[in-house]
Amino acid sequence: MSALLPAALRDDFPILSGNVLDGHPLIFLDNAASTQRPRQVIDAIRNVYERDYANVHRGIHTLSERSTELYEHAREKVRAFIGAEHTREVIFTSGTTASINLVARSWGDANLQPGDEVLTTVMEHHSNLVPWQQMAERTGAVLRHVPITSDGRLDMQAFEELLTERTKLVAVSSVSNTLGTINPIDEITAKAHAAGALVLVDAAQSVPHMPIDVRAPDVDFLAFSGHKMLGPSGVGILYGKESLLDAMPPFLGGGSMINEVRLDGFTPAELPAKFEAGTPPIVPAIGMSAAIDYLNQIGIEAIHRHEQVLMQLAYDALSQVEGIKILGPTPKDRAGLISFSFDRIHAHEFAQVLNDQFGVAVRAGHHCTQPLHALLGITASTRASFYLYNQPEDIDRLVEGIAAVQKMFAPRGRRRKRKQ
Ligand code: C6P
Repeated sequence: MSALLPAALRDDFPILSGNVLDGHPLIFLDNAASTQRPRQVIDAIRNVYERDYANVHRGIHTLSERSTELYEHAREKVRAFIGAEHTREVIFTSGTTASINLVARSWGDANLQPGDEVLTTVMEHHSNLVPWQQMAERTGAVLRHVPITSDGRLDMQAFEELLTERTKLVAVSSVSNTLGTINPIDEITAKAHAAGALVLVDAAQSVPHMPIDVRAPDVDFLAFSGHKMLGPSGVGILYGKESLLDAMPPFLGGGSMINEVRLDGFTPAELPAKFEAGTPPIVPAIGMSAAIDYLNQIGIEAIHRHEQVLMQLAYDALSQVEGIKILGPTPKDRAGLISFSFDRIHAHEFAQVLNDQFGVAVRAGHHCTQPLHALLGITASTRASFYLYNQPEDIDRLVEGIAAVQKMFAPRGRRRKRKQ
């Protein structure tokens, strides 16, 4: 229990402290979808709008200079947080989805030909599948998928077999948003590089929760979102190695991404502006910077340890529940989320009762991993995902709620029997 963060952290989050929904204090266990924001982030956003806001890189007036400084300071904050070498390697996008699409469109269209292969996995979020399917349609390259083992880990033997001289890119998530599996990015990167392939990591579910250093294991591209790490929605990051980004053509065209425009053409701007066409997510980026300050203050290692305690508690408690099927691996290789299903009770019914009768917010559905759910032989699951402001009492409430839903949906005979 000593690895737990103080419960008082919750007081920093206005939406969590004292929020009562339909008569129940809110227990927020939907953090893998989006987290909540501490007062420090909300204040930072309000301060920009009240004191400093103007468009960036456009004016010589004081407010534009101030906004530009704050925006570029946010880029430096992100650079340091992920261990990148240069701020030129940090591109502000609207989120993980936009970051992966940028690589698929820009790097993919410029580098892939019929016969080339992109290797992804069956556990990917749709954001790391569909852009590659679209890329395959455009270029004639082939998309291959690493399967999973029966306990929800990547099948590394199959990975090695699928990795060939035709593989140009391995696109893989560091943590599965459905199984919770922590994938061995070090090993994947080393093997992919040895085979001559680049590596793109969908880090939407890892950057907010565990330490990251893009230079060890030396990934080529990394994508993540601000709203999953206490920051605002509408901002995300694409990290790319400078040499790769330099060689890639711009994706979106418009203001900011140019050096010079003539009627018959343009020359692109230097990095990172080359990939930031139009007015960027100015205030979301500044809010993300405040979120990074908050995470740094607590310490990302401490956050990871805290979530591991919660996940272990939840895993142990849920394992005792009759009829439950927990998706994914044992706690050893698992991040702070647990998805589960029952044969007779639909995930939506679970989530509805948990919300209405216990104030517990969880996600139910396919979590944007339809192919994975199909492989597991289910259409939906219920997912509880933890963050730094959750405490063991939240898990007690979840387990209590699950027992109540089970009772509610128990066959008539069994319900009568229990009452006797
Ligand atoms: N997963 C979830 O409930 P965006 O929406 O662009 O910020 O992130 C997309 C994304 C990409 N990869 C992974 C592994 C993700 O988990 C997500 C977002 C949310 O699981 C919303 S579907």
